[in-house]
Amino acid sequence: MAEDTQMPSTDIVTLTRHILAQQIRLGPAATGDLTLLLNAIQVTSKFIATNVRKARLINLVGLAGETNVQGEEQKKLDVLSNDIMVNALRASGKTAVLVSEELDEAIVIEKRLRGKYCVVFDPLDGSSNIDAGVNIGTIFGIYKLKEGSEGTINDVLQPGKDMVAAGYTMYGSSANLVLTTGQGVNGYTLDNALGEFILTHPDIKIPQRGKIYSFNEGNSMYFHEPVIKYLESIKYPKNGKAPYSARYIGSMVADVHRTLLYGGIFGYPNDKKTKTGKLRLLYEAFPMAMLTEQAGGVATTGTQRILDIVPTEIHQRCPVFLGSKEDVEDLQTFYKEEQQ
Ligand code: AHM
Ligand code: MG
Repeated sequence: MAEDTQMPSTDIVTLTRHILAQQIRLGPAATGDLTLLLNAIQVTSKFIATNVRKARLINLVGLAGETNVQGEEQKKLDVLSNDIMVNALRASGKTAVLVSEELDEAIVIEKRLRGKYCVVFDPLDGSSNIDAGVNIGTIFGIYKLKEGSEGTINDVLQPGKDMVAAGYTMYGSSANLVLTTGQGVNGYTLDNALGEFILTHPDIKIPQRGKIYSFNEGNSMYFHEPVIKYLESIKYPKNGKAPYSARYIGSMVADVHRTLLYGGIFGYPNDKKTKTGKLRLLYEAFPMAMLTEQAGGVATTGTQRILDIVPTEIHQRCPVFLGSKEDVEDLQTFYKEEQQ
């Protein structure tokens, strides 16, 4: 029977069902708090997805007239998405500390509503692409409060390997939520009619090697030697191999999403101009690095595993290379050569 004449499935796995099943597997020790927190996050993603879709029509695209902590102009949708997330996370009663790309300071939740998790997030990454209708996304990472802590900035200045969950929602031709709770990576697609994220990409594994590289090569004149040599090696390969294809959207959720599914390498290096790199450690690099490792890939600064970095500031930046194990290892050999 042709596929499109088959009956629709009567056993759909929603995101809520899937995380509840994970909680049940953990047994009575699991309190259900993380389940409820993830539920709050998925609701914010649906809300932001709706606003992204109608942005053009209700004049939400454009500048909000404020400058954020990195000195960039905020778009109206950034501000709105940030407010949506802060309100929902606070109201969930499951959070203690919130860090947002859009807010200079961390928010410590008042005692009445305080829970045991900390959420770091970029409410709407890639916002410079909004006007052009390019894929954008929400990125988040979740920590547990340190033993005995009531919630301070130190609870989020923890290495990425201590995150208990991380993910992103990409607002593209469909809204896709990709999540890890430390047991692999799953992808869900928003069914607009049902208003539910449905499990469509179970157990995502990055291919060991890919054919695509994703760098902003417009920065080539600033790149350091290892990056220049690596890019040369994949564009002019020896032994009759085919060169890699270039794909760069300039919206990391979209570039990383493609890398997770198809393999290859995504890179945003530090360079002679951007000395520390551009991407933010806590709410961009860490969540993407956790997802990458959980999918069987590698995430590095070139010389150090990203998840091992101990942050000292909430908005600090770091170089990022992530993707297929073999591709990232190839890049690392150029950094090792330089150190010798
Ligand atoms: P943003 O947080 O201000 O939206 O910037 C982050 C974005 C990433 O999504 C993307 O990987 C990178 O900036 C693109 O930078 P560039 O335009 O320099 O290539
Ligand atoms: Mg960002």
